[in-house]
Amino acid sequence: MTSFISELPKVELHLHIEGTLEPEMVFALAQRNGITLDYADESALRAAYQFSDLQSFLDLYYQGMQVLQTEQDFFDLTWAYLERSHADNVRHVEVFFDPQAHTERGVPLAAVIGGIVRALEQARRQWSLTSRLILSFLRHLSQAAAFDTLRQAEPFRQQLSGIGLDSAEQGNPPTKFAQVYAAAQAQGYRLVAHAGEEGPASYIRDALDILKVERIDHGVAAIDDAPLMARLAQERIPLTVCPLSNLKLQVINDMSEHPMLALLHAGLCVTVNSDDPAYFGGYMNANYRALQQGLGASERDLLQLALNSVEACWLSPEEKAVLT
Ligand code: ES4
Ligand code: ZN
Repeated sequence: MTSFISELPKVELHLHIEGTLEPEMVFALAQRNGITLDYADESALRAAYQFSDLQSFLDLYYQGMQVLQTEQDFFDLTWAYLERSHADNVRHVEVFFDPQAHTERGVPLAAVIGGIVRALEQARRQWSLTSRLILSFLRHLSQAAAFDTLRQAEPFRQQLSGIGLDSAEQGNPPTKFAQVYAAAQAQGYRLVAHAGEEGPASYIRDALDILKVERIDHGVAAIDDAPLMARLAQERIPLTVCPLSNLKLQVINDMSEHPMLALLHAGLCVTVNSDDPAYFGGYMNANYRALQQGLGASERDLLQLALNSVEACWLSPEEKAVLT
């Protein structure tokens, strides 16, 4: 690890807390909760982490998170992620969670949010590591199900900064969720959505124009659409890009093909993030290092990427000033 990367103060804007579930914790929580797993041991589970596309990952992701059942499980999961982030000199995190993946299994929303928030507050007290929490809808489910989830979240409104949209992108376009995004905006939620990960550049445009999002998660498909790239640069719309995720899910074939630097040098507000680090081979510093070693990013590039994350995050101007 180069000291430049490890010493750089970093902000993470695209992180699924369920995607930080390491095989060791899958087995520990399965034992604690009396669950029998399909894998003999941790190394057998880890060996299954070979993905051909987004769906092949999602199948394991939804399977793995079934060991999460109690408030304490969600605390332990989140705390382990925050310890790793603190070790990587991450100063602020904006965390997604997938409520429908838990409520569908009968886990109360209060246990999910309560455990996550308890860990986030402890990290702020202990390390001044600040955070925001983002409720993400599963796009393979219906808009009616998203509306139901938005209603169930009403008692927790003060703990939630924004809403997002994730899971299987192709065939589940932004337009499917137009009304629920408008309803969330009316309730004061900030809006983001995954777009242009496996889906086309037109999904990025629709997320902006129809869902009215302020940030795009992934967005790498913008590289295929020069007028869209010009707009994203002009409006400084942040893209929360995830290099190791794109490699593991075969969005790119090799890190040398990653569009990050082309987007950065075209003036877009691109940022570095870890997405589902337990599944994709690394946390924040590993993602920065992959850009340096696999794509040839300079220290100047990496510094600009880190500054972009501060610009794109939801801290106040005063809090941002402390980070720069
Ligand atoms: C995800 Cl990499 C990715 N893409 C879409 N949805 C997701 N949920 C968790 N990780
Ligand atoms: Zn994601």
